[in-house]
Amino acid sequence: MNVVVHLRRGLPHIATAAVALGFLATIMLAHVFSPAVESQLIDDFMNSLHGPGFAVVVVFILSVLRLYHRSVSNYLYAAAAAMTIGVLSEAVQIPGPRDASASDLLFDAVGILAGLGLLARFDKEVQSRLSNGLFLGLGVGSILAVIVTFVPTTLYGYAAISQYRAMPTIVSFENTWEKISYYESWRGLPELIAAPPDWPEGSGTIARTSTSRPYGTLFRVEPFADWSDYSTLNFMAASGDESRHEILLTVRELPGPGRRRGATFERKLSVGPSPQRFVVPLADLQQTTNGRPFNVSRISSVNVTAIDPGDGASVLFDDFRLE
Ligand SMILES: [Ca+2]
Repeated sequence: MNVVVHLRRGLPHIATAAVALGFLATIMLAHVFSPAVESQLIDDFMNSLHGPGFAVVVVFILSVLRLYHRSVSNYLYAAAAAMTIGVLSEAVQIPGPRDASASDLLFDAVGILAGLGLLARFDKEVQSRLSNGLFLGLGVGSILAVIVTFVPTTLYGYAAISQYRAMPTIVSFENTWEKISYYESWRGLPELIAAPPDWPEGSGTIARTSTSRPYGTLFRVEPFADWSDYSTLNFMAASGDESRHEILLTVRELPGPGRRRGATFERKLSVGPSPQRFVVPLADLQQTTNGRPFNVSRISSVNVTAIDPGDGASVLFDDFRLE
């Protein structure tokens, strides 16, 4: 055969195989040399990419298979090949900095289902082989898989961008996106109430928190990680139940490579019935409880606990911001 014709026929296959191998190599490399965590939300966003990533991988594998042979069994081969990549990419993480996890594999599988299901739904050959009921089920199943696959990525992406854009405000209890970050950091929402009249004008909505456990969490947020352009952390707080409460503000640093915990800063504060703005100079964060230098461009979390709440302490918070 003429060399040019031969090359022209072979080129799409070679190109497709090269792109597929490149994609596989990228997944493996991203797993082994995972970039340093920028913030909890960005980390969650990166983890949520498993589903969409594998939806793309499986669609790609299927289109490679179709170049050679159009058959319904390609769906099974493509699913098996993509799942093998998923298992391999988890296996290479075992010695690496990230954790290999079964939930990642589950999201890979749902992503694969989403990608293949949607393609099968619009495949005439699949339709001719399935009963109407099964074909309808395939459509519903694929739509559910697409939702489970793409909604977390969309929400985390939206919240991470909003969190960055809201800086220097960390939390004001005014925005919908903040709810996504509360759920992430605390698995629940504080009670949101209208600011009482003695709060500064423009306070809008504030949070009423409570605990009855010594050192029980009143409030926790995982903010945008880079505070290096600012000099103070400040927020409004007041007792929510007329009595004075001793609270402990804890600011943690993201753990460095190979560490379970980063530097930790703690400060005791006393909250009375009238609303007060508490100001903590970021230079003070260097007074860590575990003797490590505090890197203010790698903030992990801000926690407030009630030191000795007695029968129960209620504290109101608003407007955590940097200045
Ligand atoms: Ca507010």
